[in-house]
Amino acid sequence: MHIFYTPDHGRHAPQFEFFNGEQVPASEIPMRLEQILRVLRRENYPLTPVQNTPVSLVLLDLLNTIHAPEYITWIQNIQPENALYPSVFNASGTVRQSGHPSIQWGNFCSDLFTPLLPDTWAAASTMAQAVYTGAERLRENPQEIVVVMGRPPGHHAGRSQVGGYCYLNNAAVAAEFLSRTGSVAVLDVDYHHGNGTQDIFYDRSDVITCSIHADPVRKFPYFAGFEDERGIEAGDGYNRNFPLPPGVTDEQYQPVLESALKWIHSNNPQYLIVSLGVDTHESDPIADFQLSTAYYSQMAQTIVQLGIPTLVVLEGGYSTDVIGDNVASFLAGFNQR
Ligand code: SP5
Ligand code: ZN
Repeated sequence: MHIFYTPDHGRHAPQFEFFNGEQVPASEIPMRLEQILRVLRRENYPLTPVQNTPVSLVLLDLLNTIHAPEYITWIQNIQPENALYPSVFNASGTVRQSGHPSIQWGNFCSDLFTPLLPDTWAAASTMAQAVYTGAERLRENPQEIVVVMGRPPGHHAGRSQVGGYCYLNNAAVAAEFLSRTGSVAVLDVDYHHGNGTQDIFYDRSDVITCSIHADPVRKFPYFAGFEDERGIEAGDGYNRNFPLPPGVTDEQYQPVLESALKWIHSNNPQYLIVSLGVDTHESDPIADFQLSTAYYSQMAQTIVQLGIPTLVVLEGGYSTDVIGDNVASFLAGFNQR
């Protein structure tokens, strides 16, 4: 196993989000990763830092492929002085170049949970760089489980729509990169539907996408994640969603995971990317599944049985008391150090 992490993640530290008109404390905070790293160090996992550097040309090319280039150019250059929240949302879908930054933000932003801070680009691009580095490592060492522990997360970031605490779709960076070598499957086990990843690959068959999550009829991201979303054009048949009711237990989750993996296996991908959110845990403050800490080992053991070279990328998980134990339990399931 090889674990990369992003020591500069704390530069992105949102204070607030807005929910139903109320200002509430931010959930996607530096303490999440600090707790994970604390537990992994305690358990003597070797950790490789990926430092913040100017974004590499390869990464920029990958980002401009999976995201709208006008979005990447905008977020890379905006340099806000304070937390930037949108005041209006451009629901028409047109992108104009003029306007105040908070108006421009409304072209790309889809909610009030995902502010742009002065160092958001630094942190988000470093996480994307770490995931790209992890994907390269996996391509050279396919027998090794490669893990990227960093933030901010990415799976809600779509082609030109960011939200849900996500700015750059980290898992999609890896999927795009690895798809140039062989076909890729993305398995998203975060509590929330991986709408961004689904969006980016919805018309492609070389990257198949599969998400197990809370039913969007009652939980974020609300507008995607339904069972009947199967892909379009060349991607028709290459997306699967498994929406679940509240209160899902270990015993109820396991057969759904097995169905998802059976579908992935039937497509015979050369690489597997796991979008790992541990907000499915029973103690998560913003979610309502009932998975136990011990179950994450079983989840990983089930995934590893596929025998596909695997990259694990951190997404959500908001119970800072147990997030480290949950991630450590998952990694222990791979029986690699
Ligand atoms: C990566 C990831 O897990 N993103 C999740 C984004 C979900 N955002 C939903 C925010 C819910 C509002 N939190 C305040 C709770 C008030 N009851
Ligand atoms: Zn989540």
